[in-house]
Amino acid sequence: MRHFDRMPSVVCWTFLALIVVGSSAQAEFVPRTFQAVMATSPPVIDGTLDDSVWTSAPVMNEFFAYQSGGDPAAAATSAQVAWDEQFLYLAFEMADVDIRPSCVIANRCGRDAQLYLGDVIELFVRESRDLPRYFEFEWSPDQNDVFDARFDDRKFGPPGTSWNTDIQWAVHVNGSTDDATDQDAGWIVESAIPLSAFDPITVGSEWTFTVARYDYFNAAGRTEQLMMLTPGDPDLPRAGLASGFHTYELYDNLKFAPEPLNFGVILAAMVMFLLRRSVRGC
Ligand SMILES: [Ca+2]
Ligand SMILES: [Ca+2]
Ligand SMILES: [Ca+2]
Repeated sequence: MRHFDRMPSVVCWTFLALIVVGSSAQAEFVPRTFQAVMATSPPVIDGTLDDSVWTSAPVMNEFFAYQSGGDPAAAATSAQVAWDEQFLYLAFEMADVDIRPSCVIANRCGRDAQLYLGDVIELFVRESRDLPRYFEFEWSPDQNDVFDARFDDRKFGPPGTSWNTDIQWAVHVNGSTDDATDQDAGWIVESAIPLSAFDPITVGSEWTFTVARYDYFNAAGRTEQLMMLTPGDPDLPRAGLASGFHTYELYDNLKFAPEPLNFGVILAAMVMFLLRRSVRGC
């Protein structure tokens, strides 16, 4: 009898233990899905974002302070991605009160230099969550600098920076890159990366990716701030971003979408259809 008398408390404690175990387990990561729209006409890679594709491509502008788990980034940043049969197109806009390229402040200049020692915008793409390899691209406010690399594992496995693609890019600076005393507004990057660099993609294909940024400035107490499209998990040390920008397990999805619907064309077609019907009816 005494055994059965204790049953409710045993069940109760077991139930409580399950709750504790369940609440302490890491929440399963659920990636978000962002879209790369198909460009009906390719943008001109000139650092000016007045091309038609940039009016239809979704804007990703919610960036987070690095390893914060979700605190908003200190400087405004936006990213857009588009594609066609030939290229992956990128547009980035960075608000920046003090534009400082690595070539100016760290003497790191040119192809595959350590551009992160100055202001930089970075794109990481991984073609599949099942493939170990991934790609890193960096652009600086200095038009002469670009970084492209392919890592066949996260320990920076070769080919690394020796991997080059025929990347096109253009930078527009709204401010000065060599004067820390004035007030700058920001900088823009427009780029095209040949899709021949990657495994073939079609409408509906998905990659994983993130966008990250270093922003150097002269404010007292700090000289740089890092930010990322990936918020990370606030309940984990370093927000779960233990491998920094290279923590590809927490990258979001990038879905290759078809051309956006052109409502002007649809409306014109409907008007023509109705006109023809009315003419036939006369
Ligand atoms: Ca353009
Ligand atoms: Ca390279
Ligand atoms: Ca800066």
